[in-house]
Amino acid sequence: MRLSGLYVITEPALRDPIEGARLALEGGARILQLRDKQATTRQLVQTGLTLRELTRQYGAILIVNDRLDVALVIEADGVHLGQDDMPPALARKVAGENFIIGVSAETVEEARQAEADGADYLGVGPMFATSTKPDAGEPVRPDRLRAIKQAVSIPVFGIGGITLENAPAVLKADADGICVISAIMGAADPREATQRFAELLSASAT
Ligand code: TZP
Ligand code: MG
Repeated sequence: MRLSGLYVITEPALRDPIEGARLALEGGARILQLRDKQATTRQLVQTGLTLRELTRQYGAILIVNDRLDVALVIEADGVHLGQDDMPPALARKVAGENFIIGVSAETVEEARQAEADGADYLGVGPMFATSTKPDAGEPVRPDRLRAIKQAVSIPVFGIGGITLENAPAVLKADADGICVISAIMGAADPREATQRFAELLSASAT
């Protein structure tokens, strides 16, 4: 199955990950990432096990950010790796073929390398300014995503500062999907925000 559409990521500074995940799933999210940079390993495993149960109930895909070990232990569907995380080719050796490996890429070169290393999808960003990831570089804008799309054949998701207002520009650049944190986890009503993103994405897919 080719990954596409709305990809929702947790952020404990904005909302409890379990509550946020439940609301996003109720709103129609079918790809969910557990991202918690502060949690201990034990906490991450505990939250991950709960999210595994929840995502199974909704038939949703569960990805764990950064941590291949946690992803394997909680039987997540995959892991998302940054440029300083576990090399994707080594993660593949341990996790096997039937496991999703996503990689962050900012440049065409990183994107090509990630694809060669066996990545299943790419997260490209930041598309726009974001305060969710303090170490994110300058926005690469949807134009970079378009260039990366032309260079690789795996699915490409835009990430960073994506809102309901600017998501159409990312989709117009040929994104397979969009990753959203604050516009959902920081929304007054994350369920409704998810619904609105999901509608926007399904309208653009037709
Ligand atoms: N990687 C690149 S930008 C970003 C990550 C994890 C943060 C995205 O969060 P938001 O709130 O959707 O801008
Ligand atoms: Mg990482």
